Amino acid sequence: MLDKQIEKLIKAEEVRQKKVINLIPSENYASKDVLKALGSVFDDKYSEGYPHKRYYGGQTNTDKLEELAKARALKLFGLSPEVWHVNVQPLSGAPANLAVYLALVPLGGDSASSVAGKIMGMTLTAGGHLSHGQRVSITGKIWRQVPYGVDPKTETLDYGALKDLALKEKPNLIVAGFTAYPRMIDFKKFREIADACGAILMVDMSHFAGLVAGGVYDSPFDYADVVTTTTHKTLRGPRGAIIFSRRDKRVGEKDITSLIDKAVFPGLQGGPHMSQIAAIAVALKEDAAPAFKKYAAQVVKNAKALADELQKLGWRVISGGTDSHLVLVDTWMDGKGVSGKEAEAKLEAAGIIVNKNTIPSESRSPFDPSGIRLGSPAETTRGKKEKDFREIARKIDSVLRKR
Ligand code: DSN
Repeated sequence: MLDKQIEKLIKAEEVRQKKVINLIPSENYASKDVLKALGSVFDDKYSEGYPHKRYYGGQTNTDKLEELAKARALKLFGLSPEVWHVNVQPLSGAPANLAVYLALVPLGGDSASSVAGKIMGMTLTAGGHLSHGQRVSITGKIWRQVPYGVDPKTETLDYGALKDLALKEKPNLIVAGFTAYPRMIDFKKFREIADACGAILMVDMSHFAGLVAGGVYDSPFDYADVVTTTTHKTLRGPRGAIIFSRRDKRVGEKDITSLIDKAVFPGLQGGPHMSQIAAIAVALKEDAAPAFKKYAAQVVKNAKALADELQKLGWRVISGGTDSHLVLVDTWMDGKGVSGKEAEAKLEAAGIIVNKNTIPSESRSPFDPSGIRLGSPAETTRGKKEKDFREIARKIDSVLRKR
């Protein structure tokens, strides 16, 4: 590179990434081919609009590219193009979720409704995402959040309580899918709850999409109206997002697929990042290969081994374990352990990268919460197995344990 300053930083980041143990559950390592597509000449092209309906000329290759990416997305999850529509243009997860709400939840003060609609989403402390209607996000400023958490005893979803809340609050849209919930989600129960109150069911599978693709986590597609996902977490692609929507679902007179397409462009975005779409397409093909199924299964085995070993060493694992790639640990343990912030710093000094995280029934602040969130996707990509994750658990224990 001619720009030596940036080249130096890229090299330094390469070295940093290589020498640490990365347990951030939302990070992963994309293949060389994904990175090559991301850095390709598609980055130079403007393609506002959708295939064969663009606002610029010169779209021979971009149209083929976007159609291929869409076809690969549907194929990966075994979806019929007659039933499901797909949009591969969202720049990332939060904008994808925002586009869905913009399309389907009344803004208030317009012809659809005089008041803003309601989004039922999990609270941040229980494991929800900012874009699920939290007050600090635009999604909680435009729309009204109906917050839900987990059962304080089991630290898992209480579907009976969710149904009562939905019947009382009548949200327009319910979000299932979280950033710090380690357990399997019962999508059938969410469907029943959405039907009982007349809400749209959106599943945000950003965290576990790769596990669904690999057949080791239940698929939401039999039950959801809309499914959103980022492409850079367990799917191991570039940063980006995809929105799937059912062709037969309508809001009033309009089908949700065209409402969502219009919300993405021109509602929220301008030109799609075509190089990102090229890289997404590469990742989706990689994810359909048999080796990826093995990878996804190993991700779950590794997370289970990590949770099990930490528990054996005396740490409190939220909900008693995991069904996915993610382990949430109460490091504070009523003052007997260390806070999440201290744990994150101590572990980083020892070469283990994690993020501090709130836990259900959090008693501390989000800036220095009671726990840490761990995940197995990145280190599984590097070839680690259960015994390695048990070893990592012992290292975590030796760094955090008060002697
Ligand atoms: N930042 C992502 C995560 O870590 O879960 C969600 O956007």
